[in-house]
Amino acid sequence: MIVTRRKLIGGIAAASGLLGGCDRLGENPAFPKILFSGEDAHRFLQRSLTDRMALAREYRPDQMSPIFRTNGSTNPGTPEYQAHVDSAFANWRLQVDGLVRHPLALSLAQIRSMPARTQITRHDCVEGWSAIGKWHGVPLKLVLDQAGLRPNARYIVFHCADLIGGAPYYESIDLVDAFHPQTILAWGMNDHLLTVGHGAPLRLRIERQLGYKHAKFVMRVEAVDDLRRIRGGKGGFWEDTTDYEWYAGI
Ligand SMILES: Nc1nc2c(c(=O)[nH]1)N[C@H]1C(S)=C(S)[C@@H](COP(=O)(O)O)O[C@H]1N2
Ligand SMILES: [Mo]
Repeated sequence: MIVTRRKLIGGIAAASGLLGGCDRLGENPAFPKILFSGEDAHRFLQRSLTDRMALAREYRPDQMSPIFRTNGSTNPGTPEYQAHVDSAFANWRLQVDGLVRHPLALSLAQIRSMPARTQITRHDCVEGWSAIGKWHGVPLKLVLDQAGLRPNARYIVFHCADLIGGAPYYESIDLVDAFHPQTILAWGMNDHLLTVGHGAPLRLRIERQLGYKHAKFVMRVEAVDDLRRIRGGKGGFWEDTTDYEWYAGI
């Protein structure tokens, strides 16, 4: 069975009542089959679709943590990255490529001029600490819509500037999370531009999943049809190197 992204997302949106204008897509008889067939069924079924589309809790400003620690890589430290820091990321470009109709190379100014979302959310690290912070960024959906996903795109991969043991950090998410309204490419935190420690110039916020999915220092966003051909094949740095789950729902 061939399932187009439009049908999939339309169905998801309809199931969650998010997109009134598209909800007839949800009546497509192929839609239920999408969820119960194919190699990725277990991934979609780990949570019901309605639950996957639900919003993460958002907090009030007075609930923000006075200290939000940094974790994992706190500075990529490569000559290339340092040159970007020295020039305030003036020559930095976000590459958006893979299974897209229009590959993009977006400057930070272009990204910051796109419609932004601000959200105060709780970050939960698998190591057992949490912090509530305010994030500012462009919804990933807007970037993907500009690039135009091809129908066979299934996952979004984030390639980062930092190396751990010589290998670049990377992470990936499915299209349910990619189009979730709280999934943003954040350029700001707590009313300031993102610091190097927290992932400057751009980091992912994916509020329904654990901390290690929130790729910092994002350099490239790649749309793919299959994660098995990327790096170690399990969809993320820790997934490839340890026993961390690819779907880290909270
Ligand atoms: N590129 C990159 N992104 C990363 C990491 C990393 O080491 N490199 N660590 C992850 C982990 S485990 C956590 S908990 C968060 C920490 O984000 P923070 O430094 O803003 O607190 O970043 C995540 N994203
Ligand atoms: Mo983490």
